[in-house]
Amino acid sequence: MEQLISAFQIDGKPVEWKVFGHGHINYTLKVLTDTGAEYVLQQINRYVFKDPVRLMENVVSVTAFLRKKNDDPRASLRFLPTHDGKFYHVDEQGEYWRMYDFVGGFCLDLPETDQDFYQSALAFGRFQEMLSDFPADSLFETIPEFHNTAFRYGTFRKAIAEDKAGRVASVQKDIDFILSREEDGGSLQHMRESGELPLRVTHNDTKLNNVLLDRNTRESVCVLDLDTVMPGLSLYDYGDSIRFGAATAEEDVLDTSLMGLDLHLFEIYTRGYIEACPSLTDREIEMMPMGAKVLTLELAMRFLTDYLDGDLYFKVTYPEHNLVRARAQMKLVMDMEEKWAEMHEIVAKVAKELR
Ligand code: GN1
Ligand code: MG
Repeated sequence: MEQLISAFQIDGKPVEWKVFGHGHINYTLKVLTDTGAEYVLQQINRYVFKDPVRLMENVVSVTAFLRKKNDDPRASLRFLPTHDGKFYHVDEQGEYWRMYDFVGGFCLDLPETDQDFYQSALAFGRFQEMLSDFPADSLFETIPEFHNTAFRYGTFRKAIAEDKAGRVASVQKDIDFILSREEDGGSLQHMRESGELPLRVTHNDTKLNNVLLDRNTRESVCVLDLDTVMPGLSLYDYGDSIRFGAATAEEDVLDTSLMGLDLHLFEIYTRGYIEACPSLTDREIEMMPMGAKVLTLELAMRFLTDYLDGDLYFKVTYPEHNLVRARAQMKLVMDMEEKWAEMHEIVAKVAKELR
């Protein structure tokens, strides 16, 4: 580990490294050196990201672009080069590692105050606004069809047919739930293809815990986890934030009766996002409730797909973890369906006030 860390141009000698954060994909460590310098070291998950070299090109060019717009050193991640000038290091097992400055602050899995959530809306809204003139064609698609929910239905059907882990029979009701909502699931993709919703450069993984907050002011410092920055729809970002942060329980709550949509938090995020992103079109705003529903449904389907495949994609801490996650997301979808009219009223009210 020491040798691996020292492949990067760090300040001092590594003295401590420990597992860090709550990400489901990459393996993340925090590193301390004898000069007191702190870094984040990450192994890129190669099952998920097939081309780590091009992924790093994306991430480095996006952070350089953001730095030109805001020169506060904490406002965008700074990746460290290795001694041979690359932004990744390949170890003896062929695993890819990268390192960036640890800038302090904290991340939340659920908002503790309204202000926390509002700050995350501003952070993701501004992120998208800042990237509006980023050359989208220069971005490599790190995960093709990432939020193409229509396409993901195909992958889901394949997992059901293959039944790799022998789990299909035990989750038939859950499968039916997902299949019965295929029309809504494909709606954003169809609107993307028809041009009804504009293509933008989006973050695509806008969980609250991908925003770093300042310890003292609790204002957002920067947006983390840039591996999925790709061309996409604003509704992916908005919807995924609602799914994760405006929920009444954590993503993997076992007791689904605790899971639902918090309309108050829904309103707060909607307000922050519309405020930070003045270029949103009327159609994008009108479709916000659908964005929230589709992204929640998509995650339910992705978790269930992975459960059927035998847990290959998401890190799990117990055998039923992906099923528990899927059921929590399904419960959230159901609750959104019940609150559908109110969600629309809130979006219309906020848009009227702010635009
Ligand atoms: C993964 O890496 P992390 O934990 O921020 C996943 C997201 C899911 C999320 C669910 C590349 O995000 O798409 O929404 O888990 N990232 C990837 O918690 O698949
Ligand atoms: Mg993350």
